[in-house]
Amino acid sequence: MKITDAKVFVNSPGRNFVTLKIYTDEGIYGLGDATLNGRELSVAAYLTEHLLPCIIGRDPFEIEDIWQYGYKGAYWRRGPVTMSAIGAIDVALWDLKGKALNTPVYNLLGGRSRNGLLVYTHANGKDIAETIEKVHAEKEKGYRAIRIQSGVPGLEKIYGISKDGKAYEPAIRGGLPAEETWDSSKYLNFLPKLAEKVRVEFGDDLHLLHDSHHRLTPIEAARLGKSLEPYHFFWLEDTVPAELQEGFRIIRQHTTTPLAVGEVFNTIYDCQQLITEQLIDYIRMTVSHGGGLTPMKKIAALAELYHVKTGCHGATDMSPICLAACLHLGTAINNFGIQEHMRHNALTDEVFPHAYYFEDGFLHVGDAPGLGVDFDEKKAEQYPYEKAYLPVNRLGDGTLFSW
Ligand code: GCO
Ligand code: MG
Repeated sequence: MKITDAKVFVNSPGRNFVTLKIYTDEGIYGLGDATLNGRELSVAAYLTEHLLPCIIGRDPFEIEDIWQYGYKGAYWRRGPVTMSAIGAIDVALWDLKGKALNTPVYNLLGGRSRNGLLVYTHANGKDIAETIEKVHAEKEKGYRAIRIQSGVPGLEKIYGISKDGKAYEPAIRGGLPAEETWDSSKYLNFLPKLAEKVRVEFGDDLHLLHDSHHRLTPIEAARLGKSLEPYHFFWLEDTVPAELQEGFRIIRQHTTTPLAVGEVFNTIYDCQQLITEQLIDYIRMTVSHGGGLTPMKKIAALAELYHVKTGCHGATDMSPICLAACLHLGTAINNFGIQEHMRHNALTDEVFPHAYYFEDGFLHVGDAPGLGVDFDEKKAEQYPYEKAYLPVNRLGDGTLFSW
C-alpha cells in the first residue's frame, strides 16, 4: 500500500477543528486530529508546508519510521505545533492500519485490557449552590466522577465558568483575547469550603476532581492539597505550571492529595522527571498533542513502572478523532486511570460520527475497525474556520499571569 495524498481541513462545526485525512492507492484512508486551540492555522501550515510532502509515496504501515522521520528529521524538536502535526499523521496511520487489517486500533496496541473506561465530566457553577446543582445533574446522567469548579467570591470571571450559564467555551471568537483577573489567596481560602459542601451533599462514593489551571506556586499548591485531604479528591489537576518539574517535589512533600498534570505537555521529556521521581499520580497528556499513539504508548509504559496512571486531556477543543485515539489507548494499556469527557455538541458529533458511546459512567470504544470515527467533509465545509483566542489573565494590579 502507498500513501497517495493527504489533506488538511480547517472548519468550525461547533468550534474550530483541524482534521487530517491520509489517502492510499487502495482506497483506504486514515483520519487524524491536528487541532491546537487558538493556534489552529500554525499546525495546518506545519502539516501542509513541511510534513505532508515527505509522506506521499510511503508505505502507511511503517508507522514507527514515519514518526521518527517527522520528529528527528526536522532537526527542530518538540513544541506543541510540531508535535500536534506529527501526532495527527501518527493517529491517521494507526486508523488506516486498523481499517486495512479490519480490526479496532486497540487490538494493534496490545488488545483489550478492560470493558469500559471510567470518565469524569465537569460541573461548573457561578457559586457553591449552582455547582452542587450541576453535580446533581451530571450524576443523574450516570457520571461517577465529576470535576467541580465554582466562581470565587470577589473574582469577576474565573476559568471554566461561563458568565451566561452556557456550556464552557474558552476560545472566544472575534477580536483579541479576553482579559480575566486572578487572586490566588481568594481562591485558596474558598476552595476547601466548596469541597466540604459538595462532600457533605454527595457522600463518599462520588469521585471528585478539581483543576487549578496552572495558577499556583508549589507552596500554595501544597497548602491546597493539604486543605483538600479530608474530602479525598480523585485528583488535583494542574496546580502549578510544570515547566519546572522539580517544583512538584515541594507539593509532594506536603500532601497526599493525588496530583495530575500534563495537558500542555507534548513529549516524554516534559514528564520524565515527574514520572521517574513519582512526583505525580496521573499523566494527563492527550494523544494528539503528545505526538500520537506511538509516543503515548511509550509514555504510558514508562509511567506504569512508577505507579503513574493515565488521565488523557479530553476537552472539547480536541475533536472526536483525538478522543477516540485516547479511548483506544486507554482500552489497551494496563495503567489507564480515567478519561476526561466534556461531551462534544450535536453538530460536532454529526460532522465526526463515531462508534464510541457513553453508558453508566463509562465510555466504550466500540468495535469498528480503525479508530471508529468518520469525518463528513461536505457538512464540515458549511462551517468555515473563525479565528478564536483563549483568554489571558492578570492580577488585580495589572500583572500578566498564567491563564
Ligand atoms: C481541561 C483543560 C481545558 C483547557 C483547554 C484549553 O482540563 O479540560 O484545562 O479546559 O483549558 O483545553 O484549550
Ligand atoms: Mg485542565
